[in-house]
Amino acid sequence: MKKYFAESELIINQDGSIFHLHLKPEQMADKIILVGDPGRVELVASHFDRRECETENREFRTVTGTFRGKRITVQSTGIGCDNIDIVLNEMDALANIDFKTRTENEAHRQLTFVRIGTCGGLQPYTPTGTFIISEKSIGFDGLLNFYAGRNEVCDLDFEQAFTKHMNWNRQLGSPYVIDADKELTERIAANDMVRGVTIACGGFFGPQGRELRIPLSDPDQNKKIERFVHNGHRITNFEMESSAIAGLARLMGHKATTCCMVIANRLEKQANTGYKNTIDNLIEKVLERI
Ligand code: R1P
Ligand code: URA
Repeated sequence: MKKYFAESELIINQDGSIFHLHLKPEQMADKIILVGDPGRVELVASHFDRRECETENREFRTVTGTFRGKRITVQSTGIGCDNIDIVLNEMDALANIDFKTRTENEAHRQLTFVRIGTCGGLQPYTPTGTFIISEKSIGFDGLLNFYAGRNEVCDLDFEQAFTKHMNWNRQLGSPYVIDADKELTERIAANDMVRGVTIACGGFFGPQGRELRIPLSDPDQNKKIERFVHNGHRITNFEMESSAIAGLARLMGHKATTCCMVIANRLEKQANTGYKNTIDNLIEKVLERI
């Protein structure tokens, strides 16, 4: 018996579009670029040779079009892994669930996700302007822990080494470590991106060790993170979405990776807010390689 997805579990709008994204199954390409900022959707779509459709709801803006003949959807996610839960589940449903019968399609349709984001650099070799691709992500957000199969897809050895090194406070939840898709990561990284390990945080301030008026529970967190080495891997950057993207994509049978431009170097205590032109270089590289 095929599993039936009830109206409350898979919410479909009256016009046949999915609840949050307002997108219909036929409007989504197999190649998907995810960006946090809805304004960045236009920056990506400005490279398209043709636009097929555009939708918008809340922080979720979508354009599907073609780049040199390749059909691509660019989708904004807003900030955080909670939003990624919505975007990945709704996009997977658009690809793999029949909206008429509310049952799973016979054939699996595999999607390719590349996130283009901004991040904070944590090493001397990741100054502002560096493009970092996440070979692995460490999720401080906890999202993947709610899904069965989490232990089968995560790097448990890395998790153990990291939590031991950090003297991890269990009140913070369980960090999960997940690999990006290797083939996709290599293809996108080519020879001009730093390959690294990214921590995806459930916040921009405290979870990333930024202290404004309220003291932090572990003031040494970032120093310990910067020193951590496991099997030759060092932690390179902080952002807020890569772990849930890599984790959910793996559980759903899709390909995913994340590349980010460093806009703040936490060691040098420098930030660059005028990054629109530089991130356009990253966008062009991803559009060519996806
Ligand atoms: C925080 O400023 C936001 O910027 C980064 C973080 O992951 C977070 O979403 O990515 P985006 O520039 O893609 O939003
Ligand atoms: N995005 C983040 O999440 N952190 C930074 O430091 C910069 C961008």
